Amino acid sequence: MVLNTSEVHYSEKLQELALELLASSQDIVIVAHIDPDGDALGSCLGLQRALRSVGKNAQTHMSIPRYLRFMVEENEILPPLEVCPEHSLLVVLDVDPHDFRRVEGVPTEGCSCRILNIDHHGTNARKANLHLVEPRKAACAQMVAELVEIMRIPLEPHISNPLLLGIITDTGSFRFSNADADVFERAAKLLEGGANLAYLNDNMAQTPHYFYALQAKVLQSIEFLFDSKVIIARVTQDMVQEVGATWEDVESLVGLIRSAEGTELAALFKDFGDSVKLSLRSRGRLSAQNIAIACGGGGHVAAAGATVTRPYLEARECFETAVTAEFERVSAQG
Ligand SMILES: [Mn+2]
Repeated sequence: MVLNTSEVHYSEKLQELALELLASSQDIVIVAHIDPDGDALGSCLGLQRALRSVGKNAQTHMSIPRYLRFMVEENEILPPLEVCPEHSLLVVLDVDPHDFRRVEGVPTEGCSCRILNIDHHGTNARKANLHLVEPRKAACAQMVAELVEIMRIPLEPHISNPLLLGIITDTGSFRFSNADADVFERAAKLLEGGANLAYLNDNMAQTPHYFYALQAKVLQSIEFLFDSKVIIARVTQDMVQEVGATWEDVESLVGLIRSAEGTELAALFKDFGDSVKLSLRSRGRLSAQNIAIACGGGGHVAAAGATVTRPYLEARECFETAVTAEFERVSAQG
Protein backbone atom coordinates (compact mmCIF):
# COMPACT_ATOMS: atom_id res chain seq x y z
CA MET A 1 0.00 0.00 0.00
CA VAL A 2 1.30 3.44 -0.95
CA LEU A 3 0.64 6.13 1.63
CA ASN A 4 0.40 9.79 0.68
CA THR A 5 2.25 12.52 2.60
CA SER A 6 -0.61 13.40 4.92
CA GLU A 7 -1.13 9.74 5.79
CA VAL A 8 2.58 9.40 6.60
CA HIS A 9 2.40 12.55 8.71
CA TYR A 10 -0.69 11.21 10.48
CA SER A 11 0.83 7.86 11.35
CA GLU A 12 4.09 9.50 12.46
CA LYS A 13 2.15 11.72 14.85
CA LEU A 14 0.20 8.74 16.12
CA GLN A 15 3.49 6.91 16.70
CA GLU A 16 4.91 9.91 18.59
CA LEU A 17 1.86 10.03 20.84
CA ALA A 18 2.07 6.30 21.48
CA LEU A 19 5.78 6.45 22.37
CA GLU A 20 5.32 9.39 24.70
CA LEU A 21 2.39 7.84 26.55
CA LEU A 22 4.13 4.47 26.90
CA ALA A 23 7.34 6.09 28.13
CA SER A 24 5.64 8.43 30.59
CA SER A 25 5.97 7.79 34.31
CA GLN A 26 3.87 10.84 35.19
CA ASP A 27 0.26 10.85 36.24
CA ILE A 28 -1.80 11.08 33.07
CA VAL A 29 -4.85 13.31 33.33
CA ILE A 30 -7.46 12.89 30.57
CA VAL A 31 -10.12 15.48 29.77
CA ALA A 32 -12.46 16.47 26.93
CA HIS A 33 -15.10 19.14 26.24
CA ILE A 34 -18.04 20.72 28.02
CA ASP A 35 -21.40 18.98 27.59
CA PRO A 36 -19.57 15.69 27.07
CA ASP A 37 -21.12 13.35 24.51
CA GLY A 38 -20.51 9.70 23.69
CA ASP A 39 -17.38 10.54 21.71
CA ALA A 40 -15.89 12.65 24.53
CA LEU A 41 -16.65 10.05 27.18
CA GLY A 42 -15.81 7.07 24.97
CA SER A 43 -12.47 8.53 23.90
CA CYS A 44 -11.43 9.36 27.46
CA LEU A 45 -12.64 6.13 29.03
CA GLY A 46 -11.21 3.96 26.25
CA LEU A 47 -7.81 5.60 26.59
CA GLN A 48 -7.90 5.54 30.40
CA ARG A 49 -8.72 1.83 30.49
CA ALA A 50 -6.10 1.00 27.84
CA LEU A 51 -3.38 2.95 29.68
CA ARG A 52 -4.33 1.44 33.03
CA SER A 53 -4.14 -2.04 31.50
CA VAL A 54 -0.42 -1.43 30.90
CA GLY A 55 0.15 -0.06 34.40
CA LYS A 56 -0.17 3.67 33.76
CA ASN A 57 -1.74 5.99 36.27
CA ALA A 58 -4.42 7.52 34.05
CA GLN A 59 -7.45 9.41 35.30
CA THR A 60 -10.30 11.10 33.45
CA HIS A 61 -12.04 14.14 34.96
CA MET A 62 -15.51 14.79 33.54
CA SER A 63 -19.13 15.43 34.49
CA ILE A 64 -20.91 12.40 33.07
CA PRO A 65 -24.33 12.97 31.50
CA ARG A 66 -27.13 10.71 32.76
CA TYR A 67 -27.59 8.75 29.51
CA LEU A 68 -23.90 7.72 29.46
CA ARG A 69 -23.59 6.60 33.08
CA PHE A 70 -24.21 2.96 32.12
CA MET A 71 -20.75 2.96 30.55
CA VAL A 72 -18.80 3.97 33.64
CA GLU A 73 -17.94 2.01 36.77
CA GLU A 74 -18.22 3.65 40.16
CA ASN A 75 -15.42 6.19 40.82
CA GLU A 76 -13.81 5.30 37.53
CA ILE A 77 -14.21 8.88 36.29
CA LEU A 78 -13.75 11.73 38.74
CA PRO A 79 -15.39 15.18 38.68
CA PRO A 80 -13.71 18.11 36.92
CA LEU A 81 -10.67 19.60 38.69
CA GLU A 82 -10.69 23.27 39.59
CA VAL A 83 -6.96 23.75 39.24
CA CYS A 84 -4.53 22.29 36.77
CA PRO A 85 -2.60 19.41 38.40
CA GLU A 86 1.11 20.22 38.32
CA HIS A 87 3.63 17.64 37.11
CA SER A 88 0.97 15.69 35.23
CA LEU A 89 0.82 14.83 31.57
CA LEU A 90 -2.43 16.25 30.26
CA VAL A 91 -4.28 14.48 27.43
CA VAL A 92 -7.04 16.59 25.89
CA LEU A 93 -9.45 14.71 23.63
CA ASP A 94 -12.15 15.81 21.14
CA VAL A 95 -11.58 19.52 21.81
CA ASP A 96 -8.91 22.19 21.30
CA PRO A 97 -7.04 22.69 24.62
CA HIS A 98 -6.61 26.36 23.69
CA ASP A 99 -10.37 26.85 23.30
CA PHE A 100 -10.39 27.45 27.06
CA ARG A 101 -14.16 27.88 27.43
CA ARG A 102 -14.86 24.58 25.64
CA VAL A 103 -12.47 22.43 27.70
CA GLU A 104 -13.91 20.65 30.72
CA GLY A 105 -12.13 18.62 33.38
CA VAL A 106 -9.08 20.80 33.90
CA PRO A 107 -8.70 24.54 33.32
CA THR A 108 -6.11 24.62 30.52
CA GLU A 109 -5.72 28.40 30.53
CA GLY A 110 -2.34 29.15 32.12
CA CYS A 111 -1.76 25.46 32.82
CA SER A 112 1.94 24.59 32.78
CA CYS A 113 1.47 20.85 32.14
CA ARG A 114 2.65 19.32 28.91
CA ILE A 115 -0.44 18.82 26.75
CA LEU A 116 -1.09 16.04 24.25
CA ASN A 117 -4.12 16.64 22.05
CA ILE A 118 -6.14 14.34 19.80
CA ASP A 119 -9.07 15.94 18.01
CA HIS A 120 -11.09 15.79 14.82
CA HIS A 121 -12.32 19.40 14.75
CA GLY A 122 -10.82 21.35 11.86
CA THR A 123 -11.12 24.59 13.86
CA ASN A 124 -8.49 23.34 16.35
CA ALA A 125 -5.64 25.90 16.63
CA ARG A 126 -3.08 23.04 16.77
CA LYS A 127 -1.04 24.67 19.53
CA ALA A 128 -0.76 21.77 21.99
CA ASN A 129 2.76 20.48 22.73
CA LEU A 130 1.97 17.39 20.70
CA HIS A 131 -1.21 17.32 18.65
CA LEU A 132 -2.97 15.10 16.19
CA VAL A 133 -5.89 16.90 14.56
CA GLU A 134 -7.62 15.24 11.64
CA PRO A 135 -11.03 16.56 10.55
CA ARG A 136 -11.43 13.67 8.12
CA LYS A 137 -11.81 11.30 11.05
CA ALA A 138 -15.46 10.80 11.99
CA ALA A 139 -14.83 10.42 15.71
CA CYS A 140 -12.07 11.17 18.17
CA ALA A 141 -12.62 7.66 19.56
CA GLN A 142 -11.64 6.29 16.14
CA MET A 143 -8.27 8.04 16.48
CA VAL A 144 -7.88 6.82 20.07
CA ALA A 145 -8.62 3.27 18.89
CA GLU A 146 -5.81 3.63 16.34
CA LEU A 147 -3.53 4.89 19.09
CA VAL A 148 -4.38 1.91 21.30
CA GLU A 149 -3.51 -0.39 18.40
CA ILE A 150 -0.19 1.38 17.77
CA MET A 151 0.62 1.09 21.48
CA ARG A 152 0.04 -2.67 21.01
CA ILE A 153 -2.41 -2.73 23.88
CA PRO A 154 -4.69 -5.75 23.39
CA LEU A 155 -8.37 -4.91 23.00
CA GLU A 156 -10.81 -6.34 25.48
CA PRO A 157 -14.50 -5.52 25.87
CA HIS A 158 -14.03 -2.84 28.52
CA ILE A 159 -11.66 -0.97 26.19
CA SER A 160 -13.50 -1.68 22.91
CA ASN A 161 -16.96 -0.72 24.18
CA PRO A 162 -16.31 2.94 25.05
CA LEU A 163 -14.34 3.40 21.82
CA LEU A 164 -17.19 1.99 19.75
CA LEU A 165 -19.60 4.17 21.72
CA GLY A 166 -17.65 7.21 20.50
CA ILE A 167 -17.85 6.09 16.89
CA ILE A 168 -21.59 5.32 17.20
CA THR A 169 -22.21 8.78 18.65
CA ASP A 170 -20.36 10.84 16.08
CA THR A 171 -21.59 8.86 13.06
CA GLY A 172 -25.22 8.81 14.23
CA SER A 173 -25.01 5.02 14.48
CA PHE A 174 -23.22 4.77 11.11
CA ARG A 175 -25.88 6.83 9.35
CA PHE A 176 -24.03 10.12 8.66
CA SER A 177 -21.88 10.86 5.61
CA ASN A 178 -18.76 10.61 7.79
CA ALA A 179 -19.37 6.84 8.20
CA ASP A 180 -16.76 5.92 5.61
CA ALA A 181 -14.87 2.68 4.99
CA ASP A 182 -12.26 3.71 7.57
CA VAL A 183 -15.00 3.96 10.23
CA PHE A 184 -16.41 0.54 9.40
CA GLU A 185 -12.94 -1.03 9.43
CA ARG A 186 -12.18 0.44 12.83
CA ALA A 187 -15.61 -0.55 14.16
CA ALA A 188 -15.04 -4.11 12.89
CA LYS A 189 -11.75 -4.26 14.80
CA LEU A 190 -13.51 -3.07 17.95
CA LEU A 191 -16.20 -5.73 17.49
CA GLU A 192 -13.45 -8.32 17.13
CA GLY A 193 -12.05 -6.84 20.32
CA GLY A 194 -15.25 -7.69 22.15
CA ALA A 195 -17.38 -4.55 21.76
CA ASN A 196 -21.11 -5.18 21.92
CA LEU A 197 -23.04 -2.98 19.48
CA ALA A 198 -26.53 -4.05 20.60
CA TYR A 199 -25.67 -3.50 24.26
CA LEU A 200 -24.40 0.01 23.53
CA ASN A 201 -27.35 1.00 21.34
CA ASP A 202 -29.89 -0.42 23.76
CA ASN A 203 -28.41 1.47 26.70
CA MET A 204 -28.05 4.71 24.75
CA ALA A 205 -31.72 4.49 23.73
CA GLN A 206 -33.10 4.20 27.29
CA THR A 207 -35.55 7.04 27.73
CA PRO A 208 -36.70 8.47 31.04
CA HIS A 209 -40.46 9.12 31.06
CA TYR A 210 -40.24 12.90 31.37
CA PHE A 211 -38.25 12.92 28.15
CA TYR A 212 -41.41 12.31 26.09
CA ALA A 213 -43.04 15.39 27.64
CA LEU A 214 -39.93 17.43 26.86
CA GLN A 215 -39.94 16.20 23.26
CA ALA A 216 -43.61 17.19 22.90
CA LYS A 217 -42.82 20.74 24.01
CA VAL A 218 -39.85 21.03 21.67
CA LEU A 219 -41.86 19.74 18.72
CA GLN A 220 -44.50 22.40 19.39
CA SER A 221 -41.86 25.12 19.14
CA ILE A 222 -40.82 24.20 15.59
CA GLU A 223 -40.68 26.90 12.91
CA PHE A 224 -39.74 26.60 9.26
CA LEU A 225 -37.67 29.50 7.89
CA PHE A 226 -35.91 30.45 4.65
CA ASP A 227 -38.51 29.07 2.30
CA SER A 228 -38.80 25.98 4.53
CA LYS A 229 -35.16 25.08 3.93
CA VAL A 230 -34.33 25.69 7.60
CA ILE A 231 -36.05 24.17 10.62
CA ILE A 232 -35.60 25.58 14.09
CA ALA A 233 -36.82 24.68 17.55
CA ARG A 234 -36.38 26.36 20.92
CA VAL A 235 -36.06 25.00 24.45
CA THR A 236 -36.44 27.34 27.40
CA GLN A 237 -35.62 26.99 31.09
CA ASP A 238 -39.36 26.85 31.86
CA MET A 239 -39.91 23.92 29.49
CA VAL A 240 -37.02 21.99 31.04
CA GLN A 241 -38.24 22.69 34.59
CA GLU A 242 -41.92 21.95 33.94
CA VAL A 243 -41.23 18.36 32.89
CA GLY A 244 -38.52 17.75 35.52
CA ALA A 245 -35.69 17.44 32.98
CA THR A 246 -32.22 18.97 33.04
CA TRP A 247 -30.30 20.76 30.31
CA GLU A 248 -28.20 17.69 29.59
CA ASP A 249 -31.43 15.96 28.47
CA VAL A 250 -31.74 18.61 25.78
CA GLU A 251 -28.40 17.82 24.09
CA SER A 252 -29.77 15.15 21.76
CA LEU A 253 -33.00 16.92 20.79
CA VAL A 254 -31.62 18.46 17.61
CA GLY A 255 -31.87 14.89 16.29
CA LEU A 256 -35.66 15.23 16.46
CA ILE A 257 -35.73 17.90 13.78
CA ARG A 258 -32.67 17.26 11.64
CA SER A 259 -34.43 15.06 9.08
CA ALA A 260 -37.42 17.27 8.20
CA GLU A 261 -38.16 16.74 4.53
CA GLY A 262 -36.89 19.50 2.25
CA THR A 263 -34.75 21.16 4.92
CA GLU A 264 -31.02 21.66 4.61
CA LEU A 265 -30.31 22.99 8.08
CA ALA A 266 -31.69 22.25 11.54
CA ALA A 267 -31.04 24.53 14.49
CA LEU A 268 -31.93 23.98 18.11
CA PHE A 269 -31.89 27.07 20.34
CA LYS A 270 -31.23 26.33 23.99
CA ASP A 271 -32.54 29.49 25.58
CA PHE A 272 -30.98 30.06 29.01
CA GLY A 273 -32.44 33.58 29.28
CA ASP A 274 -29.35 35.76 29.17
CA SER A 275 -27.54 33.48 26.73
CA VAL A 276 -28.46 30.99 24.02
CA LYS A 277 -26.69 27.84 22.90
CA LEU A 278 -27.16 26.93 19.28
CA SER A 279 -26.87 23.36 17.96
CA LEU A 280 -26.64 23.20 14.18
CA ARG A 281 -26.96 20.27 11.80
CA SER A 282 -26.57 20.53 8.04
CA ARG A 283 -27.65 17.87 5.57
CA GLY A 284 -26.75 19.64 2.37
CA ARG A 285 -24.67 22.40 0.90
CA LEU A 286 -24.74 24.72 3.90
CA SER A 287 -21.82 24.67 6.32
CA ALA A 288 -23.04 24.48 9.90
CA GLN A 289 -19.46 25.36 10.83
CA ASN A 290 -19.55 28.71 8.96
CA ILE A 291 -22.82 29.65 10.65
CA ALA A 292 -21.49 28.63 14.06
CA ILE A 293 -18.27 30.61 13.56
CA ALA A 294 -20.31 33.70 12.58
CA CYS A 295 -22.15 33.35 15.91
CA GLY A 296 -18.94 32.89 17.91
CA GLY A 297 -18.76 29.08 17.94
CA GLY A 298 -17.24 26.28 15.92
CA GLY A 299 -17.46 22.62 14.97
CA HIS A 300 -17.75 20.55 11.82
CA VAL A 301 -19.34 21.29 8.44
CA ALA A 302 -22.23 18.90 9.17
CA ALA A 303 -22.57 19.56 12.90
CA ALA A 304 -21.57 22.65 14.82
CA GLY A 305 -22.55 24.84 17.75
CA ALA A 306 -22.20 28.26 19.29
CA THR A 307 -22.98 29.99 22.55
CA VAL A 308 -24.32 33.49 22.03
CA THR A 309 -24.13 35.55 25.23
CA ARG A 310 -27.23 37.57 24.36
CA PRO A 311 -30.97 36.97 24.78
CA TYR A 312 -32.96 34.79 22.37
CA LEU A 313 -34.17 37.44 19.93
CA GLU A 314 -30.66 38.77 19.41
CA ALA A 315 -29.21 35.27 19.09
CA ARG A 316 -31.86 34.48 16.54
CA GLU A 317 -31.04 37.62 14.59
CA CYS A 318 -27.36 36.65 14.55
CA PHE A 319 -28.33 33.16 13.37
CA GLU A 320 -30.60 34.41 10.59
CA THR A 321 -27.95 36.85 9.35
CA ALA A 322 -25.36 34.05 9.29
CA VAL A 323 -27.74 31.69 7.49
CA THR A 324 -28.53 34.37 4.88
CA ALA A 325 -24.79 34.85 4.28
CA GLU A 326 -24.28 31.09 4.02
CA PHE A 327 -27.09 30.72 1.46
CA GLU A 328 -25.49 33.56 -0.53
CA ARG A 329 -22.09 31.85 -0.34
CA VAL A 330 -23.39 28.52 -1.67
CA SER A 331 -25.55 30.09 -4.39
CA ALA A 332 -22.56 32.14 -5.59
CA GLN A 333 -20.71 28.84 -5.97
CA GLY A 334 -23.53 27.64 -8.23
MN1 LIG B 1 -16.20 14.04 18.51
